[in-house]
Amino acid sequence: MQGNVPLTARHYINGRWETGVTTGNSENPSDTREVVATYERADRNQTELAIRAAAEAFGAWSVSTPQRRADALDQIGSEILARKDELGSLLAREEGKTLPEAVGEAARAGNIFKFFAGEALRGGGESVPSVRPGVGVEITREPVGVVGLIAPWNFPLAIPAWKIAPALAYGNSVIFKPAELVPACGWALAEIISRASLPAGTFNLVMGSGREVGQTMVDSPLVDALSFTGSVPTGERILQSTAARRAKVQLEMGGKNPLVVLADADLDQAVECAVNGSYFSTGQRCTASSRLIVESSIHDAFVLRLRQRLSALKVGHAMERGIDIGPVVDRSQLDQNLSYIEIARGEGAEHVWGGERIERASPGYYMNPALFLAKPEHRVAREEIFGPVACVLRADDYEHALVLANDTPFGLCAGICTTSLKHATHFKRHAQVGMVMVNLPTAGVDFHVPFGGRKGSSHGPREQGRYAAEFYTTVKTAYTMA
Ligand code: TXE
Repeated sequence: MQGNVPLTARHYINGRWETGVTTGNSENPSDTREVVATYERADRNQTELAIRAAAEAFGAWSVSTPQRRADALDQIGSEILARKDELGSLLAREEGKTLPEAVGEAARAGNIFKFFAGEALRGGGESVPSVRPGVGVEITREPVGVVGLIAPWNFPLAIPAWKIAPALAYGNSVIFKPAELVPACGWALAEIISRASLPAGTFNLVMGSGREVGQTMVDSPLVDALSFTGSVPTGERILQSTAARRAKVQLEMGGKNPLVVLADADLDQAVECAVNGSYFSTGQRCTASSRLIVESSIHDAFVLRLRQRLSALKVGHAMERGIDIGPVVDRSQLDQNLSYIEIARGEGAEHVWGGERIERASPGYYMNPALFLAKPEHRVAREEIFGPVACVLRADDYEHALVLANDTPFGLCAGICTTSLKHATHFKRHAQVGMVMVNLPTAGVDFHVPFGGRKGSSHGPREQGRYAAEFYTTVKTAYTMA
């Protein structure tokens, strides 16, 4: 897969393409000989320029007509959908998910822009009778202002899309910072947005380090709201900084999602849910199911089938046909995954399958998907690894499985495989999470409904769907004496 010319990714600030202070490269994790992009890196000053541009653009964009915003978002969505194969190929090369997964993500990004094109038009408010005679009350939503959007590397098109699209739809101006590992995907999205006739400064792309570019956005008094997806430590730091200056903040962080498998489940379906949810996208999804909680009477049969399935999975170059699992995103994530394999063994978790680094025709960050039988107190069962590593926990019965499922500081997503309506209904109500799946993998969500969690996974209003308005707008109540 060598031979692709590296793309040159520049910042987009105040309607112009700008060079940065230094440059960096992004590499293909399936073939580290390939540079995917050379990208500009901003410093504090350049980031502040972008923030000021967004602040100046906000006034006009905030009162632009819904039709104008809808047209722009629709155009962006249409172009992403028309170019989903090309964008998916860029994504697969830069992040390492398999080509079908990457094309699916590109299509999802396009659909998100289309959805929010509609939302721009659906706006609306409420008119309510006052408790006082002759007074009318109107409740409306207004944009928040300048929003800073900080994205991770694992969904480099879809996550930026589900932040940028609602931000623009509701009339905010934007500074978008992609993760350092995936600047080409961020740039490709910005390039499409740059041709949607938005007024200069309404949308800005700034690339560079989290500590410099990200932190400048977090600390700037001109940034009214901050939406972040990434790791727990970074999210917590952002929460403290934004709380200190009372900025609006939305955080999506880790998960340690359970998939409960009851004795009455369709075993084949449950194994497929586990394989998909735990290992696809190389396990690099915050909704991945890394704890498989299996009822005792089918425990051994489930583990045997899952082991057979894992032994048949193909790990390889993300662009190769027939591959199930691409490489790990980079060396440090691979090292982290491998260190958890050692931790699991050291703590006495029983090794069932995989977990070793493997070689392929091209030099890349490949590892075999790993499975352990663990105890609830093992670190492999408690901490987010963010790789193709899962463990099975044994449960006595449904009640015990539910306790184990909720025994985590996280609360993003939970799944259950069962044919019992009673248990499925109870689980939907009592799983302490933001999203529940019945007979489906924990990962893989729709683009038009709320996304987010509870406990240590999330903070602030939900993302996606019309619930995104909670974060990207502020409510105004107006009283009028006739
Ligand atoms: O995350 P970071 P990284 C987890 C996963 C992974 C680990 C590290 O376990 O191994 O996090 O990944 C920006 N102020 N997840 O290093 O550092 C940064 O530039 C402002 C889970 O990528 O949190 C990037 O754009 N911004 C997660 C974004 O924050 C800062 C998805 C995320 O980077 C900043 C990704 C700062 N001080 C990783 N420091 C999930 N659950 O979906 C960094 N950033």
